[in-house]
Amino acid sequence: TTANIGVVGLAVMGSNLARNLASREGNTVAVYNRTYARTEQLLSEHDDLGFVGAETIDDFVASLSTPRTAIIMVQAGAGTDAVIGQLADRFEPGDIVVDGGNANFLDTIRRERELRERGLNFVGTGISGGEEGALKGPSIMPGGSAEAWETLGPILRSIAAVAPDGEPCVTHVGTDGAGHFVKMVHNGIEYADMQLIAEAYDLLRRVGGRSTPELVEVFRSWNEGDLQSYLIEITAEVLSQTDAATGEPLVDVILDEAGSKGTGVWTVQNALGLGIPVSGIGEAVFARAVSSKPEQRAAVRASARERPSSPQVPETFADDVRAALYASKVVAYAQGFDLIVAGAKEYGWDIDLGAIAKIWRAGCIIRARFLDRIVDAYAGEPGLATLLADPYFADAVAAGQEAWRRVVATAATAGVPAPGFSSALAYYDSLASERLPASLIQGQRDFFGAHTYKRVDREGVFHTLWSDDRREIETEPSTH
Ligand code: NBP
Repeated sequence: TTANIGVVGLAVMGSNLARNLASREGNTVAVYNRTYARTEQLLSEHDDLGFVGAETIDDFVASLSTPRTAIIMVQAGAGTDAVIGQLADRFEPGDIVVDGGNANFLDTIRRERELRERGLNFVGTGISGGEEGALKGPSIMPGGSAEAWETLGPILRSIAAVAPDGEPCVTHVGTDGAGHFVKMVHNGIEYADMQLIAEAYDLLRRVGGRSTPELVEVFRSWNEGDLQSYLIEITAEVLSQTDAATGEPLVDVILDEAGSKGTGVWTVQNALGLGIPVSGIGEAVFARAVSSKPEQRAAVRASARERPSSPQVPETFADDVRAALYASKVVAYAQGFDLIVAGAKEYGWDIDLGAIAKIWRAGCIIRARFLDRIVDAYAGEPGLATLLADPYFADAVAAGQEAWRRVVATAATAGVPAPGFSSALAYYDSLASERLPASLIQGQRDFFGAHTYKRVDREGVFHTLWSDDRREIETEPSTH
């Protein structure tokens, strides 16, 4: 038997993706896993799906029709490199190796170059949506060559999630590491989105005095409006869960130390290198880190003199929090899209921002009604300077601005941390300010390091002779 597509790595993600592929018309799927027992299990549990099971990598490669196309779903890092090596040694020019794991895009750039030198296609692809997405339809973010996309595109389109308008959630993001870069930013935005929702929950609970059952209703109602999203939906689900052992809401017995698998950190590291202020994602990564410092938390809790008492808030506080959440979310997405723009410039990718918003509308963790607005924004103005300048978002943020400020002020007064809300507001106010104190910083830099400055009133680069007679000199002649 010959298979048109193969999957290597049959842990939860790989076996679900293989089942998804095999259930689509026209696909015959070869499957291989290092430990054969996993392959046997998949074959025996799903013998109706017509899998071609391979016990060895040689059998696997022999079962694929050309151009051979294999999707790797193994542990990121060394495991992925090992499998790429095994396939590359057996594949022929024109064949396609696909890595669907959570690779670092810099590894993907390196692997693509190495395989291209051997005449092989390498496609690093982001796959979002967890286990369920892999099985029922993920959002797929492939990089790699246009040649590989010709073969792979129809296969990926057949298994991707379908957006409300019927379009499959996959697009050829760009060459080499573009897909994994965009997946990385997706995960960073996911961190920010989750942090903002968590802050909303905390403020409504600690300042608004809402009980957990009341909060379930709040989030359910928010999920009916412009905040409608998978993350808001599962927030209500998590809050509605009662712990069997104690009878308490489960959320109250879960230890409040948040973990992470590192893609948020990658996003921030790369953003720092590219000079893009993804403060929303950064605050989210830092908030998880702070939560996971129990000794410091205990020490400061013990030594903090007097905790502020919560101010009285009106019944409308929940509406204010909703507005703050929406505006902060716009900021987080604006920053994430800025990072994609900067990455594309740095690494030479041609990325269609509207197409990215489109493929995030279903299948992935950040799927949301909101993304339709981002699609519209880039359709209206592909070269938008920032999402915050799009007329729709500019109006939406302006309309919620007063509420946003009240929430940030109330959080500070009440002593409830809201790093996401407050840093998003600071970012917005920075962009909106006529003058920033960066002028003073330039003056300081010139004072201690002769770093020079520009002037508002004429061209050129200037330095003040601070330790001499404080005369100003022009260090580079003006270009005019
Ligand atoms: P794991 O990340 O747990 O990896 C287990 C798989 O890797 C098994 O098939 C294992 O084979 C194989 N493997 C390892 Br480990 N080292 C290997 C090696 N040197 N050679 C060959 N195979 C090796 O699996 P997963 O949770 O299904 O995730 C797969 C990929 O998908 C990862 O990159 C992950 O980051 C990514 N991803 C996961 C999710 C999610 O929600 N879990 C979502 C999106 C993406 P064995 O059976 O022989 O040990």
